[in-house]
Amino acid sequence: MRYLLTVMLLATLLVSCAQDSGPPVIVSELRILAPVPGSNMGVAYMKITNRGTAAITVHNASSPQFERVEMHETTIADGVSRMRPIDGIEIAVGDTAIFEAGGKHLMLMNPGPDTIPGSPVTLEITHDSGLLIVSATMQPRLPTE
Ligand SMILES: [Cu+2]
Repeated sequence: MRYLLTVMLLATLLVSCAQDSGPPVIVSELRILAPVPGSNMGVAYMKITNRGTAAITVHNASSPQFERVEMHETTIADGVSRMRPIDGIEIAVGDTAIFEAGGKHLMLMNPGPDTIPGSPVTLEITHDSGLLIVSATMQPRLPTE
C-alpha cells in the first residue's frame, strides 16, 4: 500500500512538471555580431519560439547599447541582395521564427562608444503578450556573416 502511494505521488509530480513548460515565449541561439570596420550596423540572430496557447506578433526591439534597432528581412531580387524593414513577425502556436544570415535579422544601428566586441548587449523585444529581455556578449563579425 505504501509502495502504491509512492507511485501515485510520483505520477502526480511528473504530471505537474509536464504542465509547467516554462515561459511561453523563448529566445534561443542568440548571437550578437559587432559592426564590421567602417560600418555602424551590428546584427542579431536568434530563434524565437512560441510555446504559448495563442499566436503572437513580435512588434519591435530596442537596445540600451544602440541608438536604434530595426527588424529587417534580406531578399534577393535579380541576383541583388537587399534588406527591407518589416513591421512585425507573427509566430503561430508551436512555431519558431528564425533570425539568420540571409533572412530575417535585427539590425543594430549606431552603437554607443563602449559597445565593442566582448562587451555585453541587451535586447528588449516587444511582442503581444509581453517583453523579452535577453543579452549576449557581442562577437566580432566574420566576413561571411
Ligand atoms: Cu538589415
